[in-house]
Amino acid sequence: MRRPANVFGGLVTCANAKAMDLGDAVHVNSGGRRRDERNFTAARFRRPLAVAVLLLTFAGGLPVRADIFLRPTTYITDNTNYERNASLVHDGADYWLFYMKADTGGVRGVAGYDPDSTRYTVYYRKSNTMAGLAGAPETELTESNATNGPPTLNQRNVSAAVLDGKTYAFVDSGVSGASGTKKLYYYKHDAGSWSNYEQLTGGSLSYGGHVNVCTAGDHIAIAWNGGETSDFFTFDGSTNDIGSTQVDIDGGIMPKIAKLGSDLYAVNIGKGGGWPIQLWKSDDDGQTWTGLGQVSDLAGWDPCIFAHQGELYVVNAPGVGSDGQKLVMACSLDGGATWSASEDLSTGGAGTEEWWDYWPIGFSVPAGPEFGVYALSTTETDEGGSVLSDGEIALMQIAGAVVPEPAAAVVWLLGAGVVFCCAAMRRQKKTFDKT
Ligand SMILES: [Ca+2]
Ligand SMILES: [Ca+2]
Repeated sequence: MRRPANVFGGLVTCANAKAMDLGDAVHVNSGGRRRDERNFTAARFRRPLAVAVLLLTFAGGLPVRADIFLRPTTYITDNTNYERNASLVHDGADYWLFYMKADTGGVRGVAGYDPDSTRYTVYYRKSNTMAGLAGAPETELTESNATNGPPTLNQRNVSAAVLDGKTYAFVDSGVSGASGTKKLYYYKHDAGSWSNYEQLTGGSLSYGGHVNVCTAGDHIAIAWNGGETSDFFTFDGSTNDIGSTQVDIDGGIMPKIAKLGSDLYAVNIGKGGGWPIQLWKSDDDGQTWTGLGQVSDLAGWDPCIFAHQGELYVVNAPGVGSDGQKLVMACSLDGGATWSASEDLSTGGAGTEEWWDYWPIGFSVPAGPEFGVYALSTTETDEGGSVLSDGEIALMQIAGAVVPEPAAAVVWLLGAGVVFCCAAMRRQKKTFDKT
């Protein structure tokens, strides 16, 4: 079991136990995929190790970080169409889980099927709980289908945000391809119905892709891959010509954005050697950006960033093997100044079989019985599967990743807490064994 960086200590605490128990609220499959089993192995803590780590941590300071381990993955979709690029928002009452569904079925590389050049329609599911999303009925956003959607758009990415009680679903494409197909559109849900598509215009919105948005006070913050750069825009719903709000973050690609407190953070892929995942911070609503360097040792494709309880998380999807992608994650407790070592969230294959686990999106449930850190991704294997298949949307809960809670201090100060935690861990292991 790989241990995290010293900056976060290495103690598994009672707070982890709390997160795990609460995780039972998430719908859990029994497929027992290899990725889950492997992460369960990481959760098989032993009393001597816990005692040793406690003693080391006592000498080094208050424990605030534990290993990453996962609840079993929940498959939101299960069919032969290619689904990808999920986005999740909460409007104050309901979770809205958006994703793209290909208009035709296919497996990447089989019979010439290429999921990057297929037409997609926006679908979504609504539920007042995270656990209810997998079983919620699927709704086609009919304004986005082949009949009603933008006629020239290679629409394969959706990113949603809520503003003034309205839910916005922004759509665009990848960046490669004909310029006429690389623009930014949105659909707006207001008073129970969806608008037809509308186009955002100005600046680098004339050519690009990979949109990512988050609500930032009285507007929506937009990260945009404008051709070969990372650009920032703001949209407040009053005008679709937002070119005057453009700020260049830097020359990296595939930016994603998140808000933590009063600061905005962005990650992107640096074009220098090794494709490092770079972190950018703005304390003035995106008007200026400061580079904070590479996030841990993360590199490769599809970075995303999100915040939870004052913590920052970055997940990305580097290549693995000859043609796979896996999910890896790092976290920061100090606003991105320092980062944990990276931890694998998935395998990107099984045996000699390879697939893409990619386009991760993180999500925080900040309170309530489903409190915790979640990641959505596209995975090219079916539930319980072990072979390359069509794309599906997968949801995983990341339990016990960071523990800056009072319970940790109690454990640190009271040796008796060790006994309690070990007992809790054994209970969790039994829970795992039953799933
Ligand atoms: Ca399938
Ligand atoms: Ca599918």
